Amino acid sequence: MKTVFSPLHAGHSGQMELVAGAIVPGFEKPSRAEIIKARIENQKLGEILAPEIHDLTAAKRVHTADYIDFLPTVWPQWEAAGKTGSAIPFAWPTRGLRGDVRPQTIEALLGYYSFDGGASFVKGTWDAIKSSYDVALTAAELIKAGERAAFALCRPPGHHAGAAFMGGYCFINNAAVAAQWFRDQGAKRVAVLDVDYHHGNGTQEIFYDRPDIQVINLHGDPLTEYPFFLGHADERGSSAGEGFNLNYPMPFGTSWEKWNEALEDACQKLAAYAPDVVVVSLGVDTFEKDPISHFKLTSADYPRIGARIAKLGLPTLFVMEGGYAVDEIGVNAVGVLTGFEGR
Ligand code: 6XA
Ligand code: ZN
Repeated sequence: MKTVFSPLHAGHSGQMELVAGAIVPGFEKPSRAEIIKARIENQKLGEILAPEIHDLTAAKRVHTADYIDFLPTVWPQWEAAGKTGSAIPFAWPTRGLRGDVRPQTIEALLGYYSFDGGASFVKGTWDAIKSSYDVALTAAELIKAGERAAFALCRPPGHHAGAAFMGGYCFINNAAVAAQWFRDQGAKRVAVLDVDYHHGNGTQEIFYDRPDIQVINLHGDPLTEYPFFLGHADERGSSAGEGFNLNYPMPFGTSWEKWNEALEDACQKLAAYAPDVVVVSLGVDTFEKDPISHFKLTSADYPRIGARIAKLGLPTLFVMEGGYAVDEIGVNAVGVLTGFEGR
């Protein structure tokens, strides 16, 4: 399987986040992607290609144009306002406030275009976001050109980003961009299978009223797990999209047996939908040693995930999402891909 990777991800580095009341270095750090890349080389998964450069048309098919146009301006605006640390949102137009009036300063705009303080900017962040988007589209193009599968080694990740907001380390929703791109290239139906530990709220929101893109999520129950405010089992899609969104929330401590039951059910529903292509939002933060998560999958489980997805017999684009146990992130992420290849 071919991988698409860009070194520009590394400029998104040194960003800070709030954990248990302290500002600490972000878990979503450059070594994640570098360790996965090294494991791909070590396992001889296949060629590693640089992305083609794309304009932002495909991003604006799933995000609002004003949101996408805002992203490259964040750091220049932040610097122009005399600020030097990470640009972290801190005020949001929640219930009772005006979310319909676009504010004018960078601090306010950061809150206007986010749902939490988890997606922050440093100097190299926009170039990394753009490279991650290019990586996803280039890998999607490989599938269109006839590859059975491809791996988009995206960083930053994307599945929390909605039509007009960032959050949870995510800015552009790479998996959603790719899914819509496949539709625009002639695929009749596309399925997005999100196996990251966290609910892909952004992907769900973007496609919620759509019957042509099935969205399936396996994740920590939002009653107790981030992103808390979406991802319940009764969210099944709206209007024409009714029945095309499927959520499998699971409790803290879930291990392979229960998780695999959900995967099996999800794969059966996916197969029944009969899409032309599958986009897998591949997070490995379901791992037992993940520092921010609470599932109990082991390294031996990841090849099994890949093998089950391969059994669907469909063109498959893997898009990297979360996973923060960096020592094992290469083994686990590439384990899914080698499992897919039957080795
Ligand atoms: C916020 C946790 C962000 C989770 C990001 C993630 N403290 N999403 O891995 O899949
Ligand atoms: Zn995650």
